[in-house]
Parts: sequence; C-alpha cells; structure tokens
Amino acid sequence: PQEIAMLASVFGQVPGLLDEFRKHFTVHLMNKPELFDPEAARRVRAIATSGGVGADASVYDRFPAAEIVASFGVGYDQVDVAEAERRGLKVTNTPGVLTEDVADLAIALLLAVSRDIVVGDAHARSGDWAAKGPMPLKRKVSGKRAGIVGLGGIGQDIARRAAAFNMDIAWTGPRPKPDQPYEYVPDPVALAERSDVLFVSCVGGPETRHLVNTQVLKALGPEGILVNVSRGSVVDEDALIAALRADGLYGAGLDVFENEPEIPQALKDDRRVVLHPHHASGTTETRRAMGLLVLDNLRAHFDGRPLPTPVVG
Ligand code: 8YV
Repeated sequence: PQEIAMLASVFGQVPGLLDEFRKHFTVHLMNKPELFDPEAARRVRAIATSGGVGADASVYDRFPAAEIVASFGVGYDQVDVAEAERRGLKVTNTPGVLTEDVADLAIALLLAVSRDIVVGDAHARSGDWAAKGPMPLKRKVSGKRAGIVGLGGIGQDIARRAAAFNMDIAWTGPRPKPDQPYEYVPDPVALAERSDVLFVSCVGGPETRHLVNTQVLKALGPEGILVNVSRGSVVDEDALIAALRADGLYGAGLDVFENEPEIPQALKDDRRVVLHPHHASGTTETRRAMGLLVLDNLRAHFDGRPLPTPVVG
C-alpha cells in the first residue's frame, strides 16, 4: 500500500476513521509537518491535512514524493494551491458534506447571542433565578432582517434556515446569482445597513480579508448582530472590538478568529459575544463524512480515476 501522512489532531478524532484509511494505505500520523520523521517523509505519497494547518512550499519540500494534498475542510485558504499546481501536486477539499452543520451553527450562534443562552444557562444553574429573579429581557430573532456575506452552499443553507424564522433575506458577494430568490446587494456596507444580523459565510483568503471592517460594522449598528462561521480573516477583529467597546453593536457570535487558537481578551471578557472554537463542522457524523471524502479522493487518485472533489485536478 501507498504511504500517506495524516494530521493526527483532526483525522484521529473521528471514531473508526483511521481504520478505514488503513484498509487502503499505510498511515503515518502527523502532529506537525515539521516534526515528521524525515526518513518516512521521503516515502509519503499523499498529505492529508486540514484548513487549520494547511500546506505550503515548506511542507511540499518535506514530502518530495507526494502527489496529492487532500484537505479536510471546504475552505483551503491555508493550502498554497498555486505552489502545489506549480509542482504538479493535486489538491482536493471536502465541500458539501459539512454545509448543513455549518449553517446549523450559524443559526445557533444567532440564537445564543439574541436570546443570551449562555448567560441564561448560568443564571439558571447558579441559583440566580431563585435568588435574584428573572434574567434581563433579550432580543427576538424571528422576523428580523438577515444579510448574508457569501451565498455559496453554506450561505444558501443559512438562508433556508433564516427563511424558516420568517426573516427577510438579502446577500452580498462578488457577482449576482440570478437563480437565487434573495435580494442581491453588491455593497457590503449597504447590506449591513439593511440587516439586523449579518452572517459571514464567504471564502477566506486575500480577496475577502477585512471585508467586514469599521464601515460595515457601523452600518450594522448598535442593534446589529454579527455571526462569523467563515474565516477570522474576513472580519477586522480590532474594528469589531472597537465597535463593541463603543456600544456600536448588539453582539457577535464567532466560530472563527484572526489568530486561532488565540482569541483576544476583549472578546473573551465580553458577555455580548458568544465564542465557539472553530467547530462548526464538529459533529461525529459530519467529520466522518469529511474523512471518508478525503479517503475517496486519495483512492481515486491512486486508482487513476477522476477526483470526486478536486481543487486542482
Ligand atoms: C475545518 C473548516 O476544516 O471546512 C472548513 O473550511 O474550517 C473546518 O471544517 C475543520 O475544523 C478541521 O480543521
């Protein structure tokens, strides 16, 4: 069997997944590419990584016999695709299988912020309810206006869920999508202006860096809620902290951060912000489906079949 290097932290977390890979490959678990045994690295034909760690020229140098980089995740902004292509390496990702989970978490974060579920849990659990009376009144979700930044698969699933909450839905992105029933607003500031909640579900990388900036947050306004399930890089975190400090925002639900796994203390200290540790796809079912899609891609490559989900085929 071919030898492959797999990121231990993500693939190893899924029950039974490594056994599936071992039916077809000799698996080397990798903690960090730079700690990988150089001797074994020379025999590795495939690198199974994830968005969190990624791969770049230094990783490709470490695995000179590699033919394919299979990333566990839909976003591949941390994989240097241009460099992979230059070296003739194939690249795959795992779109589709995680869409529902990520959209579910976006709605969960909105509900958690608007209804203050985390604070409510503490209020009930601590005895404050009995000792001090009811918790403060919170914000209604149903019927509010939703703006979606990025209407790909995940954005569309957020829209479907928001529609079930009778929300009025509009979106922004680089170009209109005539097949979509939702209002298209080309300017993110104008979208934020007409939104009570702004969902961020676009791609990461240089083209969307700090797309949600001071102006967008100002337009979202003191009653607005920001939900980010995309990449931390899309939101200017300093601008977000400044907006919260000035009471310019109602709250935020964040699954992703600019410098993961570090989270600015100002966000950790702010109870209007609900934090999640980049885990929107983190269910057993979905992580298994993502892992099996990585496996399908690797098997297709070594069997000489077309790749199921190529980024660079
Ligand atoms: C991560 C993600 O891949 O799909 C994506 O783009 O960000 C996630 O699913 C996952 O957290 C493993 O790192």
